[in-house]
Amino acid sequence: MSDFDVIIKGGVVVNASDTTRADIGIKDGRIVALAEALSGSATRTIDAAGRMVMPGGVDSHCHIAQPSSGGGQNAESWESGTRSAACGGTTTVIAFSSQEKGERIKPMVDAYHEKAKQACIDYSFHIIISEPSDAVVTDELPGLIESGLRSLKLFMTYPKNRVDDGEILRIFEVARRYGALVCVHAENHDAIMYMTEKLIGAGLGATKYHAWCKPALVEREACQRVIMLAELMDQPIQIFHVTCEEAAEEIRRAQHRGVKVFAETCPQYFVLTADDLEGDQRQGARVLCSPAPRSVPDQQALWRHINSGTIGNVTSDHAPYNIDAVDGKFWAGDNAPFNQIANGVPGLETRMPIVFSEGVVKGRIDPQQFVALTSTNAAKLFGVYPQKGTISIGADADICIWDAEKKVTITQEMLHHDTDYTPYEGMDVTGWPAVTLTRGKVVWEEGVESCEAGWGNFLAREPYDYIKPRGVFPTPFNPVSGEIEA
Ligand code: DUC
Ligand code: ZN
Ligand code: ZN
Repeated sequence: MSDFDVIIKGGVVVNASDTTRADIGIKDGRIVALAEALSGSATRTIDAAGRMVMPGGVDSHCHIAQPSSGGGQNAESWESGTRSAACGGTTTVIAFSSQEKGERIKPMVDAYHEKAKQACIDYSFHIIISEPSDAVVTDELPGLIESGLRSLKLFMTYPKNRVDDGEILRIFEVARRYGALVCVHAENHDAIMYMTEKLIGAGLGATKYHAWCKPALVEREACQRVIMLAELMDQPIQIFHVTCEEAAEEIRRAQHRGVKVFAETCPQYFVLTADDLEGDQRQGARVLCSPAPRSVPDQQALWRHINSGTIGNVTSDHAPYNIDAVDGKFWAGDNAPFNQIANGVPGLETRMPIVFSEGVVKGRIDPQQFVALTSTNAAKLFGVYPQKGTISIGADADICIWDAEKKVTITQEMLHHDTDYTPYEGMDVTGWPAVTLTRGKVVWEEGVESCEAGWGNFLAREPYDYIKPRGVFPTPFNPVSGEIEA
């Protein structure tokens, strides 16, 4: 019997906090040894000389096999989505169980658990709440949060899902009482609806007008408002998919006041701009997502806010809709106006390569920041650290061996998702995962995929310190307990 199942030899181990030359010993799915030169026998030894060895990616925002709020159906199954994630170096995903207005939450969560049994890597869910009725808030959410679903999501826009300010406060109250982070899609609903009606009324339904109906200030206002509500309730939140200087600036100001507001952005906002929405509907639909892609100065602002710490997490917001399918991007017909084209782009597999190429290779961040942004910070924020997000003794052996020199031109053919296009067709990147291991099992190696549907485990998340409220309300009155505090 070998001392180890796998030894990874000769690599440079890059964690968010440090970089060391070390060998890694893996046994029963976990990291059990780290040493300058590991002795002992192993069933398998992987030579990582000349490569970085990093914690597998944690993608805490991706839509997999989820009915869309705006029409259409996700292209991906749990098997295909998590397979493509693994081929792109990601070893944990957090997706969504979604409630639509009028529905109960528990049956949706149960059904989603069932679908996710096909996952190839470990996973958890956020619960989308579209109607925080008494039954949802008092009967369903406490038990579901305690079952390990310690993050909720709310939309401030989209007719089928949006919640108003009063409903947001109800959601914050239950999250604070039972211990959950709340993630927010922050855009001003009424402004978007008004602008959409005006643009469509003026005959401006081309995809380029998607960006005109929801400019950056629509995002800024919603960020500022939801931060105010979170501050009122002393509830930690994460703002999803921050795209622009205006929104990031609101978040930075709140962080400086001590508010527990976290922020993520996504690769599409580093490399796409509103100009990519131009062309015919078929072309524009490939990059149509919300919030809309912005401008080069906004891309630069996102990197600045990453470097100053405002934004700590880069997720894919993988939201896959096929171009050529009746339930895909064009669920409302081939020439549908921008407001009836499914929102979102696929990106589970390309997330880490694009961040590495745009970030590390272009000198905007260093490899440790890359690990923090794509793995460690999300693991901490969502309560799966140090099981995930680090290469240390006792952690799961979720590992990505990175080939920092590899030059790749992204094409649809090379990807492993089940979506019929990539918005990054023809894009050149430097850096690609050479080997991915999930709990010690090799699932991607030098271009060969060997994922196993059903390998992934559900990650029930215990309460964790990172998202504890501060205990600071704007007045002596605690609206959650109903008491006046000294
Ligand atoms: N928001 C998301 O977070 N994902 C897909 C579409 C959207 O608007
Ligand atoms: Zn969103
Ligand atoms: Zn999303």
